[in-house]
Amino acid sequence: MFDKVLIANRGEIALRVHRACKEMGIATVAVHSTADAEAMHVRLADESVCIGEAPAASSYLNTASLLSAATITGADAIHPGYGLLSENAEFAQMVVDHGFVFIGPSPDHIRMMGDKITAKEAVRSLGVPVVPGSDGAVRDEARARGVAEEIGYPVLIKASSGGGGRGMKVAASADEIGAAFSTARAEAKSNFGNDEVYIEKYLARPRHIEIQVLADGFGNVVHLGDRDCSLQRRHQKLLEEAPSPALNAAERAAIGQTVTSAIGKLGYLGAGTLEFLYEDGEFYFIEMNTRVQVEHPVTEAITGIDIVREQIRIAAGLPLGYAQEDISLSGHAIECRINAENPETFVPAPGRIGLYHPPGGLGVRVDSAIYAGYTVPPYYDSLIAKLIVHGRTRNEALMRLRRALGEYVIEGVETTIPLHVRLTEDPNFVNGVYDIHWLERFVGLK
Ligand code: MV4
Repeated sequence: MFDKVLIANRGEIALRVHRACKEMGIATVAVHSTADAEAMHVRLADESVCIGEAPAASSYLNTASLLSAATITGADAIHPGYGLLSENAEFAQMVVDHGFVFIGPSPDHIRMMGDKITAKEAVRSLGVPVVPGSDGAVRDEARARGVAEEIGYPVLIKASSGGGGRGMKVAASADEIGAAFSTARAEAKSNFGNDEVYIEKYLARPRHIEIQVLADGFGNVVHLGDRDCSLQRRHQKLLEEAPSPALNAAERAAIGQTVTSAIGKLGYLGAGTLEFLYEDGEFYFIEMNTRVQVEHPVTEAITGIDIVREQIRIAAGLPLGYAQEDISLSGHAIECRINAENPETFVPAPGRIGLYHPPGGLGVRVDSAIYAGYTVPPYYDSLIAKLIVHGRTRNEALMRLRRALGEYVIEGVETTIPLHVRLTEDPNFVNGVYDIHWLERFVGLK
């Protein structure tokens, strides 16, 4: 096992990785920008290194500084968290080339899944259902038109380097395909420096359901069930739950088996998530994430498995401690992302936290790196806390969520807590009746 891990991240996820390390007897190295000198992830770590100025490009994305910090502190491995460099294949390769272990999959698997066309082709060839479409890049308008006629309108043109909703264009009919195709290509070129696009049938009202997997270096692969991440606004998730209220046990078991079989054949290593659109009882793969995700705690709540601990064990060359039959899904969990933002306009609201009192009690978990007197800096993501509740049933989790939100005191900055309170009172949310477009209508109403 590693003696020392450098955590190449900040905020609540840096703290989350630190906690897993401490429980495994591993020393931690925090890195921070000049704006984060007083941050909790720095205070709790065994050692810390300042790696640059406040903008992430000068610090948390500065690969030379990160590798120097790992060298001078004698770290064995680097955990990238989520966001930042977590899905950067070149960084993963640099980490390995400098003699450190990258706590994540191989650079080749990161690269494969980073390109949405190769990702889709890889899992499709291994039996995972995908959205009907072009099966590869579409290089000219005539071909785009041909594919669209074949699969039927509406269609969606996506950038192969895209993901997270950037660089997508819908064409509702043949009249729109020419403009959609050229706009999608131009936006892909300017956003990602790559104008490669592909085409899919546009699904009008799907849910967004993802499957968490863990794979070790001995051919063992397990899935940890599903999460429903449909409640998003402009591709930013607000609330996630596990299991999805839309699936029955048979559907869950079937998709889980399909996914574990494919991941095993790929030789993938570590934690990963396969994202699906789910509509009319069918799953359609769209993308794979090769990192630990923001919403991983809902899966931890219903499985009892520490996903970050497993990432570290797998990277250290240890086998998974359990097989699929050892894993059972127990109860229901919901996570609210609490952002320092105006709850109606979503304008970021950095500033100094005054009084701070997080909720507690049975079935309540708060993952956060803020504290009374802490100043939320304006340079980074506005996520300041995650409230995760677990109950024996979805209703118990919902009652507990309302109770916990009512206890949460964060003074000094605006937060999205009032929006979460309103959400937990809405009959559609309470009944689990929502799709990927529902939340935008809900917040638009007011
Ligand atoms: C789609 C889709 C409908 N049909 N693909 C948006 C993010 C990107 N990762 C994939 N996305 C979508 N792909 C087909 N064929 C609708 C979306 C989509 C979406 C997906 C998941 C969660 C929220 C979303 C919001 C708008 C659009």
